[in-house]
Amino acid sequence: MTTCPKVERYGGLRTNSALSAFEVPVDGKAHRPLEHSSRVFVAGRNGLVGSAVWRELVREGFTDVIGPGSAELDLRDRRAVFDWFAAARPDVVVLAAARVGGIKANATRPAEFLSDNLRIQVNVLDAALEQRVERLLFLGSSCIYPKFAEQPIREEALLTGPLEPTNDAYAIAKIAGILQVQAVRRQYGLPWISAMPTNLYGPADNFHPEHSHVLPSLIRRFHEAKESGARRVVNWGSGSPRREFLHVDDLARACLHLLEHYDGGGPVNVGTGTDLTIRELAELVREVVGYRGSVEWDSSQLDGTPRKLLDVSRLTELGWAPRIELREGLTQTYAWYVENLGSDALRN
Ligand code: GFB
Repeated sequence: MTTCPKVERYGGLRTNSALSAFEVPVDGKAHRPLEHSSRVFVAGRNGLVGSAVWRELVREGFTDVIGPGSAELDLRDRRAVFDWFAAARPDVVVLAAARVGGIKANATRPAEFLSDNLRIQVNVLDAALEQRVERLLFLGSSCIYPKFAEQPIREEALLTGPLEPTNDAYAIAKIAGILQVQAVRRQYGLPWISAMPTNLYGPADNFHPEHSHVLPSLIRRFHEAKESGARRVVNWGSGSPRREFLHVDDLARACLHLLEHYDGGGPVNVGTGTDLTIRELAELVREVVGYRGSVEWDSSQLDGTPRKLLDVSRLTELGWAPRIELREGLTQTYAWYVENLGSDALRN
């Protein structure tokens, strides 16, 4: 007896064809485990995500983890990327390289966020295809979903409504990456996959006062205010938007889990399933840092999307769960920040 492939609807679009460009088969089967001797290329090895994935691979006993830093290989340089892949011939690729930044960086430099991310992705994915890389994980972001998506956001919400304007350029680049992974699956049958993490934090983050995401920004602002004895700190926006925060070590475990247990074309959300307001986050950071002054809000600054809580049931059904609770992760990240003040690890 033949059975129809289970079909996953992509982005809520409906067509008459059984397998249109926006629908991909999900076989639902666990993939075979990765060989610990496989050569794994972590693209973006020095970034927040890449360095966590690297640590997790080493912790799990992988013996051939490779990845040049951006000074050695500019992933926007197509020729250099193709040459590097031809020489290195990785078995597995984790594509964690991207131009990233917080709300202000995204809103003020959309041209770079679009162009750099498209070029990095297309180069790495095309070169990986040329080498017929067996397994590949592409990392996107929760900002791919519509600004007013129903909460918690399921993967099926993709392409069902307008994007949040502060990061639409970055989101469009990431959506293109998801589709490229799906196109390779359809055309070449390679078991490549995509994961969509929520807002991330942890060691090796960017703590730049203007360009970083909210959590490292707040750590730095409260720490500097405590050190200087400032009476008040001023945070951005109204404080009312809600965000979900995942420690990057939990994301790294999810990446390995997906590579070993998931083989479908649809992206998989990675998050904790709980969120809080930015005001609540600021209070938590204030407590962890030990700042005693007052906290004010500058409503002339952008709030961004009101809420983006991910539905993580697709991933939890595969047997993964986050382990690091927010206060614990924040305490550990603040300790990392203090230890690394003045070092190269704090690039900004
Ligand atoms: O983390 P964040 O920059 O990015 O800002 P998004 C989250 C919220 O925190 C916004 C507020 O409502 C900010 O107004 N906020 C308050 C601050 N104080 C600060 C501060 O000092 N710095 C920053 N950065 N925010 C990003 C996207 O959106 O999320 C990216 O721009 C990416 O594309 C990333 O997807 C995960 O959560 O709004």
